[in-house]
Amino acid sequence: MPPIQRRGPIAHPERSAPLLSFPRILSNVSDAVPLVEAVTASSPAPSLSLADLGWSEFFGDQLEPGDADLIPTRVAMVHRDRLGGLSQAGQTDLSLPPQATTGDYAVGDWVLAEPHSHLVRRRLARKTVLERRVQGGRGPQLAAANVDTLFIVTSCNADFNIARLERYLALANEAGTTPVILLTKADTAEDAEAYQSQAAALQRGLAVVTLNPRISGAASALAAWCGVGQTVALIGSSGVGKSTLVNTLAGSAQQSPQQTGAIREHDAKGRHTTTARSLHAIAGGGWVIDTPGMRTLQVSDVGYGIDTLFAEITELAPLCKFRDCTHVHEPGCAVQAALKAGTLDPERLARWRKLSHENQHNTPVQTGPRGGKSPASRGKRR
Ligand SMILES: Nc1nc2c(ncn2[C@@H]2O[C@H](COP(=O)(O)OP(=O)(O)OP(=O)(O)O)[C@@H](O)[C@H]2O)c(=O)[nH]1
Ligand SMILES: [Mg+2]
Ligand SMILES: [Zn+2]
Repeated sequence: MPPIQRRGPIAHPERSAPLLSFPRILSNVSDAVPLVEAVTASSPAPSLSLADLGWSEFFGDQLEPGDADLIPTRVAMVHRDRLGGLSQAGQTDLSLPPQATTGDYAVGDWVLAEPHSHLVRRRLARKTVLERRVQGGRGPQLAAANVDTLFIVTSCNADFNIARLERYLALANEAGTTPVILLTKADTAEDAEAYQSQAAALQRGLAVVTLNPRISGAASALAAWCGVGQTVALIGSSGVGKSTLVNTLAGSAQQSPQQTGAIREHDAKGRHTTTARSLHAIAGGGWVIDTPGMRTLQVSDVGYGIDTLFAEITELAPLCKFRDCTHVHEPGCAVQAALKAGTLDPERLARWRKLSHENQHNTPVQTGPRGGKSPASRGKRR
């Protein structure tokens, strides 16, 4: 069993000046105009270093001598039929290699592109990837790549759902990103603190931030996870305020890069205003990825993520008498003993069981060299 990792917020004392001279808006460039022309026609020369864009040794180590002429470019927008990229030269429309589809790329990916044609020659291996299996899909759906911190956004209203938050946490843990829960719309709730404490109890060391995405204080509340070289992503249901937060993080010096939409009064559901994933510069440095609101999140391939999420159960399992204990009826079961002693929450155990079953059911079983079967291991696809 892998060790349980705990990561706190990352401090960035070296955060440099805001990069306000750079054009930040990719999403509202008309489809008819190539991105690079649309931007260079009216914008000052960009002043970004690769490090500003989130490049690090992890990617530099993947370069080969033959790559010298290629341009490291960050995927900033994934449409059904095209990719937008960001390099030191500014924004570009990337061309796909034969046989590739836009679904093979995630916002946040690093690719090496040819200088003039902007043809993608190679995608670099990912530090982290947020992906989910979708019914009938060709492969997993990629939500974002090379994300340091995942902001899981939920509102203090009917959207708040513990079992769903646990799914997001399992996904974030599995991807290798630090999860942080953001609680919005506290101004509309009677007892916002109750939401805060319920969320904080979901995982050890989990940071929970209550904020109003519509006011500038939200940016300072999240400063510990943002800053030069850092990439954060927002996920959550439609209408919880993800795009509103993107606009606030982008800062008042920019036009709001993302459209936002009111929710339905009677059930607090959003209207799926955002339809594509996109990368935006944060005024204080770093990048934020906005994603469309998710309707459901089925888990698969998140065994490690579940172990981390339910650490109190994971830690008891080795103390059970039988190694393959199901913690239901076996004698000498440490999990059942903890339940009786009142040190383990029965509802947590029930949710752990449900999520684990779903994960096992959805995780493809690979046939090993001697015909033995083993679940696909973590980190198999980067
Ligand atoms: N009262 C209140 N309204 C908020 C708050 N945060 C966001 N809103 C409003 O909630 C609505 C939905 O916000 P969006 O940012 O469009 O939500 P989204 O999560 O991007 O939604 P999708 O793009 O549909 O996934 C907007 O009308 C916001 O102004 C908050 O803290 N308090
Ligand atoms: Mg949105
Ligand atoms: Zn047991």
